[in-house]
Amino acid sequence: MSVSCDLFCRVVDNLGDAGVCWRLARQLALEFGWSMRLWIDDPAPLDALAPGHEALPVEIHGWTEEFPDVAPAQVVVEAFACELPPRYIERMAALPRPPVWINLEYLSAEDWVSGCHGLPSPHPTLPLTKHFFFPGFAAGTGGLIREKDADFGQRAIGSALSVSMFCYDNPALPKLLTAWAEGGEPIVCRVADGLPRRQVALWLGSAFAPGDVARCGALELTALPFVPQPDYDRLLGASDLNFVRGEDSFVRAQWAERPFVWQAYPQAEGAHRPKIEAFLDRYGRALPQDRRAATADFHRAWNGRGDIAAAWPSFRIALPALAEHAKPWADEIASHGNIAENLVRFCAGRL
Ligand code: TRH
Repeated sequence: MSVSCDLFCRVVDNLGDAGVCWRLARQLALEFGWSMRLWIDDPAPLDALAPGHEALPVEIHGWTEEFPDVAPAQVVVEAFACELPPRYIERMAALPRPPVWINLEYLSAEDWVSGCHGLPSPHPTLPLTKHFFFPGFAAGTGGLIREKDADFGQRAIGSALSVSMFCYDNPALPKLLTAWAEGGEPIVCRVADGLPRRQVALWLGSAFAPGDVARCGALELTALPFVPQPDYDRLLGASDLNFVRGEDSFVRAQWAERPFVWQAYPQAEGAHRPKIEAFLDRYGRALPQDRRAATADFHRAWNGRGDIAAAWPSFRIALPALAEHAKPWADEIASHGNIAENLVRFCAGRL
């Protein structure tokens, strides 16, 4: 008998919430045969992230204010503390055998994550227990999303350094573009649609629509259209260096086994800073000291602390070491299992 699962997602902003939930729903359906319903308050991003999703065995439902009176599934995943509809919770509590209730948390490399992964949180009034499920980079966490059919393609060998650019509005971006344009090395930068493309247009002072190519000194810029997730994976795999952000593109860049620079999702009062430091600490452990320092300096500058143009030359020198480090690092983080398989195992004993 296939396990039934309701996965709930609220799109707070951007694409990561929908991107992560879609990947997980798809993988649980395709690789584990789970019978998936994805309840999402804004299904529109799915059409861009996963065109043709209708053909896959995941039922997608709009999560509207008036939630339908449906029977709960055996496993209920609440993504990123999105708070389930009250009526649905009541129905969960009324079942003779309540569902396995999971709160899928945000990704962090911080040490406390493995201690909190899997912890139960009893409902204050109803006979229900929610479990915290923490993605992570370390043993004892829920791991990272990684599908069997993920395909990052081949590195495209060219004479220039090829870079992909996906970031939030970032005051360091214009400074880095200027440093690249004035630098001695040819750089081809493919700019993702949305915030990065708009920021590059401002730096150029001219229109920069998908498909446009602009040249400025040593720098060539191409504006990309928004591409589906599998194409974005291949873009990462084809590049020498990927600038990524948030949660999902950050993880994909690591699976692509290429050097990358991460812009963390900016949080109030710098709450994202410990996350950056925790990640740099873990990721940099096996690197030679000077390369580790160059990587950390560049990440800090990209995340608002330091001079990006001054940090670039040493980071550029570190790229071959980071390229070598990429595969052992990907192997290490894969060794803790992926979220879907860890979730299936976690639920198996509780169903
Ligand atoms: O869009 P994001 O900034 O999402 C963020 C994070 O998830 C963050 O943790 C969360 O708090 C916030 O949302 C609400 O960045 P992220 O996580 O990298 O998600 C981007 C998704 O878009 C990812 O699935 C890759 C996909 N993508 C494409 O499919 N095609 C593209 O062309 C591009 C640029 C991205």
